Amino acid sequence: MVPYSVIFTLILLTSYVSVSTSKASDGMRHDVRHFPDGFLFGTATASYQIEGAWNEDGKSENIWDHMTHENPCVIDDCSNGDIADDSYHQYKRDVEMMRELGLHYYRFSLSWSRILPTSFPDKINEAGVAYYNNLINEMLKYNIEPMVTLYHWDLPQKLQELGGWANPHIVDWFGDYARIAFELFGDRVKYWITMNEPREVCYQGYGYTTKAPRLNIHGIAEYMCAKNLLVAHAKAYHIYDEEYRALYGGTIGITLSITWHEPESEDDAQAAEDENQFEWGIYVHPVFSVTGDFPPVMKEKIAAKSAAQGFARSRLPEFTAEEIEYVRGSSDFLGMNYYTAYLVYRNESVYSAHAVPSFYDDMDCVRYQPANWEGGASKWLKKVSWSFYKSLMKIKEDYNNPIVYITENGYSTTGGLDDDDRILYIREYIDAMLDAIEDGANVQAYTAWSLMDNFEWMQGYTERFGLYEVDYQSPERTRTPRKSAFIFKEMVRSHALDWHYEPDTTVMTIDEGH
Ligand code: GBH
Repeated sequence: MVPYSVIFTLILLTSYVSVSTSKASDGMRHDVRHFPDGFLFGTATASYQIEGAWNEDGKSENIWDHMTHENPCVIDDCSNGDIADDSYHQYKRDVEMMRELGLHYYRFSLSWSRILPTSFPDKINEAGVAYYNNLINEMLKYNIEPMVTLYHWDLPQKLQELGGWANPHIVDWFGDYARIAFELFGDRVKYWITMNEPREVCYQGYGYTTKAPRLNIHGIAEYMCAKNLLVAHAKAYHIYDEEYRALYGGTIGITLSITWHEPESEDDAQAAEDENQFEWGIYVHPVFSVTGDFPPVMKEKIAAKSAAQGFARSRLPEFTAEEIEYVRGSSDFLGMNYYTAYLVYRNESVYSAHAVPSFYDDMDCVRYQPANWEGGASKWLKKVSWSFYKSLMKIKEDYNNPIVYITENGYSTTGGLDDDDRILYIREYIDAMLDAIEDGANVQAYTAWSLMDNFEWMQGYTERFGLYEVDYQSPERTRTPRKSAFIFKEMVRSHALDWHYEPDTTVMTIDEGH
């Protein structure tokens, strides 16, 4: 007998061929789907978004402190991360929430300027180190593995004044910082992530003004940033590989923001592929492809445009042969942050729509999200779960099926404990992920963004991504589980996605063994 699940899978697969139908509404989903043995669950946060204590105990200024203090209303609600979730003081409650959820691991990031107030290894801030030791030790007491990101966007301000990621010396600065982190925490931390979302760092922060440091030097700075950041990542990888791996036996990789670009029509297939290459191939290709280096389409297009525009050389910096080898293969896994998708069409006559030079002008594409795509509180965050499947399959096929950890996936609301929209989003995306796993994608972990509400960068506290709601009026930043927290907890506990599970949300408990 052919099991129903096989038939359903076939039906679901065929639905992926069509462009924008969300299969979740087709009523054909499995009721209960089990995760593979050993599959891991966690939640994620980042230092600037949760810690607060921005100038306590010797921490120095980072680019987010600097920007939000100099120019508060670049943030939608003119807020900042000075206190944020106060996790610097509330970390025990954070660990308690991890226990409530029954997490296998928790992904958080280190604040460079908290550990190294001068930015350099000449002075280690013991109080900052103690905070991370306390957090890590508290987690390990309950068998929750730390997954640590070295860099989640909060560069020490001093290094920014020296050019930040546009200065090639940052390869050494980042390497020095990474070595100190491995030295301090490597005996207990087995999962390391060098960088979170280089695209957002470089494109938004250096090319445009939608992240600190808001340089707005488009068509130039984002490419300089991309190259230096990739070499710096590789430096940290090789330091771990050569100096710490044998000792500690951990794993280290990079986290990239992947966004699917779907052709608007058949004629736009090449445009959508170009857009995928520009948006994330720029980071995946150098690290995960067989040949290394930036994607050929970027090298060709940017070199040609640069020449036509009168530049003396391509605005996309070249890697030396040595650097190509250094970066190629420098990741044990691909950390994938996945949220949304766009439709793309080719348009070479929209120069006026894009600054010249710029990243978008360079690729000759336009992307957009159709008005009828449903979404969360964040303008950009449309629920497009079929695109998650497509992205995972493309990573599998184009890059020799690397180990993938989903290091972020999640949904925003404007608040409230009844978050059925978030639950639907998470279930749909996890369903799509399970389809990809069934079809051979090597996905081994899923991380929900976020454990709790936090400072959502330019949107401040106006957009809420938490499984736990945070009350910003209360001094201790009281955390309360949303309905989605109960759903997530059950998914981890049962090791299965159950579309019909309805939780009792009256009381959150810590299960035995956690
Ligand atoms: C992640 O970024 C971050 O890692 C995390 O810190 C953040 O809180 C979370 O997700 C929720 O936002 O780039 O201008 O074209 C998500 C990155 C942000 C990438 C929005 C796509 C689309 C607008 N995404 N972006 S733009």
